[in-house]
Amino acid sequence: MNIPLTNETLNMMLWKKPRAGAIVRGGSANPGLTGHIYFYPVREGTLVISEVKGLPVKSGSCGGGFFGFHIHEGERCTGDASDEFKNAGSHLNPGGCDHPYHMGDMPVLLGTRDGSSWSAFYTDRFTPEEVEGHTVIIHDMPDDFRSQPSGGSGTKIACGVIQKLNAAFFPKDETQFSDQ
Ligand SMILES: [Cu+2]
Ligand SMILES: [Zn+2]
Repeated sequence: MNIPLTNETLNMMLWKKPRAGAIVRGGSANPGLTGHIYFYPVREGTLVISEVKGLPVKSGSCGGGFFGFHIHEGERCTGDASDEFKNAGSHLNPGGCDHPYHMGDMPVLLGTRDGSSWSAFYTDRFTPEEVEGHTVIIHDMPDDFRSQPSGGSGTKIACGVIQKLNAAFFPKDETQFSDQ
């Protein structure tokens, strides 16, 4: 039987637990930025669900922006004065591809006018297991999906390490994440 992907992903969100997850936290410029990213195994790939708040917003009536969103190859959300999340490294790219064909390239986040964002998408570029231990990064600018090597998406403003979640995990239960 061929179950539509919509049914599969809805079923996964309602009844199954994510295999892996990351808590992202903003850097010094965005201390209120926090989010949860969930990775569910679906078919040959992953359902990625992202819930973020505290994104930077433009003042006035034209608020809400797009934010570059990638999995980076590094395993730590640390850095130096030039780049707070420098050790997250480059986009995860075991295949040696150009941007935007990296394993870690993902759709941009769409921010609301109050600086939150929710999204869900399916990708077959990676399984949850393949991204465990790596980092998920949010940038201050949208990815242009052209510029090399990383889409011109600007500064890294938030970072989280992707961790395998145990069977007791349920979305919003932060106790299943170790402190980063
Ligand atoms: Cu990035
Ligand atoms: Zn890339």
